[in-house]
Amino acid sequence: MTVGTARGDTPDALGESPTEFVQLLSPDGERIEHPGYELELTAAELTDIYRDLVTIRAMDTEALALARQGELAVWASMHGQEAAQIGSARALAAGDMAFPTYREHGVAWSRGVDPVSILGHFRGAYHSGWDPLRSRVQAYSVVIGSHTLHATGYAMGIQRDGTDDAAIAYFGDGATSAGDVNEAFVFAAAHRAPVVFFCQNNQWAISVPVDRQSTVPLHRRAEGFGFPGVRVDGNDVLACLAVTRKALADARAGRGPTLIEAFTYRMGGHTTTDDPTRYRPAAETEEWRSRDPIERVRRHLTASGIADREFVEDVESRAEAVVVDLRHRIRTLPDPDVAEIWEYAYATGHPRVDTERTEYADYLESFEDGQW
Ligand SMILES: Cc1ncc(C[n+]2csc(CCOP(=O)(O)OP(=O)(O)O)c2C)c(N)n1
Ligand SMILES: [Mg+2]
Repeated sequence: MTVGTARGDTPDALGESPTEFVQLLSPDGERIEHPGYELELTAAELTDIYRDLVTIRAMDTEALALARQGELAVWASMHGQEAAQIGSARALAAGDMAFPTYREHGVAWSRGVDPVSILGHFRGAYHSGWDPLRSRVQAYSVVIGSHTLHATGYAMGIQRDGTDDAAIAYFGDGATSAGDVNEAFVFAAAHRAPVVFFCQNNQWAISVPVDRQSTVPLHRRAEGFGFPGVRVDGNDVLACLAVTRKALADARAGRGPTLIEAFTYRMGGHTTTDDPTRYRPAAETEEWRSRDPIERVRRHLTASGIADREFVEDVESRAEAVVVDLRHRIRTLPDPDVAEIWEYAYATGHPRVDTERTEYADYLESFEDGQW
């Protein structure tokens, strides 16, 4: 199978063929066996995965439209990265904790976070949006790489508690250049912390191509820190599931961290404030469209007789129902109480926070009509 040459990841640029990755499902929907990553899924599990992929794509498309219509302040689309997120999140056990960036809507969905909470964050209606302890997915982090340190610290805490849980940190190709990420690697390796580093190499950090981040393929960086790195076809949901499952098993068994590089592509702009046509060729995006992560699962399900046209249409209409409901609930979401800003910084209050809250309330009251 030919994967082609993604800009910034040609063998010349990064010294490795982009075809060298773990793949269990080809773009044609053909099942491939891999001795290191055996995966047996029931028909129900496969159709569930497909349902998640289609639903999250529909939600992402809707969020993009809502942002364009001014209902959201901004949106960071995950189009193209559905398999990386749904596959890896499905590998998590109930007690595991995920540390996302701002693009992990598929992970949040998989963990049962209400999509209104996700979109509400981008509407500016929530400061965070969900309870991380209940959903086992932390608040989105926009500060690139910072949460990899939190994930590592959390994993070291798991070690000390002696539980069987693990942590997973999601980040992008650009984040691998951040100091925080490299520091997290050092600590995780030295302490053999039960953490998985899941890098979605979507080829771009806003307008910066991946060959400005590294002279070697990203997964090979792990070697220098003393733990394994693996590249997986990030558009193959089955491979992402199997590779993450193994990394989590290693983490639980005390074998320390793994760096997973999910080789994928950001089909849209960085966010709705970005215009990718200014810096990347349309042909590149079109080339990746042929490796669509959802299409290949549909082909596999249909070819293996697990799904028929009726099933596919049913999944699509159910996804549409989710989106219609989401659209309604987002547009009618009440504005937040401004005073809430000070509510969740400390568990038991703080004099300085109290002063700030009072000062701000006085400021708001200084407006004649109560509007500002
Ligand atoms: C510490 C820090 N530096 C810079 C930024 C500005 N910034 C926001 S997104 C981004 C690029 C991130 O690219 P990547 O890690 O590849 O993630 P992607 O957006 O592609 O998912 C940058 C530099 C930031 N948010 N935080
Ligand atoms: Mg990126």
